[in-house]
Amino acid sequence: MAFFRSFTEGLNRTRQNMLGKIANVLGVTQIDEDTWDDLEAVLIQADVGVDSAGEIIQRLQNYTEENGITRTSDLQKQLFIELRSLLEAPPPLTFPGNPCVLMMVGVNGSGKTTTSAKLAQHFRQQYGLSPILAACDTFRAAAVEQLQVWGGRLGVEVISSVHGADPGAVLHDAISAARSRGNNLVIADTAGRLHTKYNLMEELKKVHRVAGRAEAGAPHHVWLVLDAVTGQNAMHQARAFKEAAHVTGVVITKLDSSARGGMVFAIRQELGLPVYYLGLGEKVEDLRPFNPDAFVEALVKSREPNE
Ligand SMILES: Nc1nc2c(ncn2[C@@H]2O[C@H](COP(=O)(O)OP(=O)(O)OP(=O)(O)O)[C@@H](O)[C@H]2O)c(=O)[nH]1
Ligand SMILES: [Mg+2]
Repeated sequence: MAFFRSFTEGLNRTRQNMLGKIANVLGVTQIDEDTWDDLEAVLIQADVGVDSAGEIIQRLQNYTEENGITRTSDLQKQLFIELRSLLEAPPPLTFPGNPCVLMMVGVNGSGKTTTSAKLAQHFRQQYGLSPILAACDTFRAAAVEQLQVWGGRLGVEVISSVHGADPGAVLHDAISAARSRGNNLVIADTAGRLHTKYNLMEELKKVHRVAGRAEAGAPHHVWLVLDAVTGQNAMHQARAFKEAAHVTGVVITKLDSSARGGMVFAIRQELGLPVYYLGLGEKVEDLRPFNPDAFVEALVKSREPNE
């Protein structure tokens, strides 16, 4: 199935990183103290998170005791069952409001603009929605043009203002425009900002408030875009954005160029935030709804001969 193949290919690096090392640890030997230490280290290196890794080890130890297992080779299947149990499918998406407002936030270069475009296309095709894009990144030179190029390519309208304009005002305009033109979804692409910069995080709160004044309940979704390449730093980013911007969900990008897909486990376990989508490339179609079964299956699937 093309969908599954592309998903599996997109996770090649993560799979090789995790599986290769797990295979080394779980060779054909007796289980001893080193097995647990080594396995925990592999999970932590793959960014599964310290807490999650500890929990998996604990559960595996219980499993081996209860089932009288002594050989490392008998652990692998149970390890993936435990990994799967750490994940949860995101709740079904709803699009309340007139229009529904989805705000994309994250640090510089994480993939907000690209993901905004991918999502516009996805929601139009898969949900029959009529999206417009709000160019709320008025800060970075050429940010508006970048979104306009996507809009032109996809045939999706982009609402924008001049360089340096107030991002809240742009979102306000986009909400009004959507309402008068019959668009039922506004995707707001915001400027990249470091989670440690107080003023920039305050600005995000302001954009949030302005959206709520333009449309009750907006933004209905605030998605944090996390670059998988950043690994554990992503957790610090997520905590800061969650607090400042009331993040409701996560999109993890660049899984195709990262071996650190393990952060998917940590996001769910340590932050309680649902992961909605995964970015697996730079093209508009390189976006996958997050599905825990497919994710773990893609991680454990043995390598194709031609890989
Ligand atoms: N390989 C890969 N590249 C991606 C993915 N998503 C985005 N990119 C690339 O990452 C780079 C940054 O993407 P943008 O969408 O501009 O990121 P941004 O968060 O909007 O960046 P700023 O607006 O500067 O904060 C671009 O070169 C994208 O093509 C992905 O899933 N996989
Ligand atoms: Mg951008």
